[in-house]
Amino acid sequence: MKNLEVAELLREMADYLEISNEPFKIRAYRKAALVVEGLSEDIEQIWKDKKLTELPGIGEGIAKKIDEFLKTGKLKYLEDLKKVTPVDMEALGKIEGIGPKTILKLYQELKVKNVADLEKAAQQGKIQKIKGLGPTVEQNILKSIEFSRKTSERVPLGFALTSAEEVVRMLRTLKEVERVSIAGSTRRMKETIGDIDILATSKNPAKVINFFTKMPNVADVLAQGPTKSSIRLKEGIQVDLRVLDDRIFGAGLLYFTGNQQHNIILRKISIEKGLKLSEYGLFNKKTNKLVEGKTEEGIYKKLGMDYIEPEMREDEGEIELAQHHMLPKLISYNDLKGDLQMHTKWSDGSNTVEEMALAAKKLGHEYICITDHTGRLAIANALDEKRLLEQRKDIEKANKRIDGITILQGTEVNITENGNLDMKNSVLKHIDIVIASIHSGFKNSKEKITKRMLKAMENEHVDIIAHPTGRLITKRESYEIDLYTVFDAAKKTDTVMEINSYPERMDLRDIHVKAAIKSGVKLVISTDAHNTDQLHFIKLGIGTARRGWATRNDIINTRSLKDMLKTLKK
Ligand code: DGT
Ligand code: CA
Ligand code: CA
Ligand code: ZN
Repeated sequence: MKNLEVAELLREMADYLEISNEPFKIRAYRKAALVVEGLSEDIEQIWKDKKLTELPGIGEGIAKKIDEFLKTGKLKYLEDLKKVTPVDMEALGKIEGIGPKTILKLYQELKVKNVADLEKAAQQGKIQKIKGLGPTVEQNILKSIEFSRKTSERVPLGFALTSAEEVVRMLRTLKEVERVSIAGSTRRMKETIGDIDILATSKNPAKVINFFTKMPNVADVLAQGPTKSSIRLKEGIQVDLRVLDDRIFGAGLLYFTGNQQHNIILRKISIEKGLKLSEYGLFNKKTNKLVEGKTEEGIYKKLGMDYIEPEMREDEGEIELAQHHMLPKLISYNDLKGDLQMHTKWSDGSNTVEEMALAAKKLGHEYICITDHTGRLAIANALDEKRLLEQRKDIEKANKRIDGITILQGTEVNITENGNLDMKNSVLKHIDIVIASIHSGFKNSKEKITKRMLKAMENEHVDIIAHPTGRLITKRESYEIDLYTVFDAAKKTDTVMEINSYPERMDLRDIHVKAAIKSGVKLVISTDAHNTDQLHFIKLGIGTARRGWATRNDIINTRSLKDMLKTLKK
């Protein structure tokens, strides 16, 4: 699939347009990039079917650019822009705190073309001398380079999962493939992925390997043997495939799912029982006879323990609980009845209320909450009091027209620098669900940010705190916040904490989920979708909840609409 490549291209276009000052077009390109990135379908297929302009946010102009790129592998307009300003916009753009405007300035004044130039200039103290930048910016640039160096090797789960599912789909088309599954950290739903691991079974491994290395989305073949191979996909990520005999599928899956530490302990336990565990099965140590291999469940059972879900296999006490039959019953992937954060055309989303509702209904939801930005958040086209009333009518209309799903009106309000909300209580009072979140002042001290959050939670109208730590996986670390104090306050004020499923956010993250549950805090899993194609990312939030050992009971949107509303503040 070329979805990520096309999204990247559109984003690059937006960045270059920003230098040339075309604000309207910039937003269009960024929106289009988001849409393409979140597609579950193959962009090339949509293009072949001539349906590009049917995608939300993709008009004739952008469709033409995508068409040129898919036809020729290039974009003349972008190439020309690049000639005028020859900088590595993509890499520099990933450094938090410098946008295209600053990149242009740094190129014009210091001839900074890439991250290495940038780091050198910052180290030599040249950046702080540029008008409008200063020493704080310089420090932040150095910190951010360090951070992106640490994380750039890993890919957010959301993107890896889309690629992994695509490879699995292709392998399934081959009749020689008996069973196939995602393994490794992707199956464990870890928030970032080093490489994708896939396990298949077949009586003809050579054929499967050969097919795998020749898939159309393969960029390089890194290794190829009779039963295993590693490739790099065009979108950049590495995929390892192992092909085994179907009789030992369970053993192979257990081994390649990991994590490694979990496997090591299982092997130790096997030895204590006179057995031997490897990727080829569970064997009797004396006779070397296969005791079990077909299913993971069977192997865990023979080792005297309950089945452990992949998301829990991190050596964090799960093995002992499984031995004592005390594992929590995790929330499952079909337990959610609704999605409580999403944006529409009313603010910075690309679809209408009705389109979002129909798409959510298709996913099986019984209710959704439209939470467009309100207040003064200028970049997000936030709603004021008057437009909120108009939106209410739009939602009522959609509720009348569509059966089988209830649409609530919510809002995402910004928590200001002094902990106030940027919308009046007299307005919030009439909103079904109020979500508050921090979108500014990320560099405040820990005390200040924590205080802002506490004050917002004390507001009687605030039901949910969205993306509580503010991190962006590959871009920016969380602002500093005392989450334990926040969780205590959440419990006291009856405020729900969000597990945001947006691929770049995944916030709260797994360890926070665990801590929140320990503090007795209620949680909600939402997508923060900005178009219909992002609604399916809800599974990322569920995976995160499972990694945090959450049960159905911990998550408010597993309940029916009536019961869910009852859990909110009065
Ligand atoms: P990643 O790719 O860094 O996100 O993390 P994983 O967990 O997918 O790690 P990876 O791809 O190196 O290996 C996949 C699984 O295979 C790993 O979770 C456990 C198993 N495995 C790989 N190498 C070893 C090893 O040397 N010893 C053991 N016991 N297991 C291994
Ligand atoms: Ca892996
Ligand atoms: Ca691997
Ligand atoms: Zn937000």
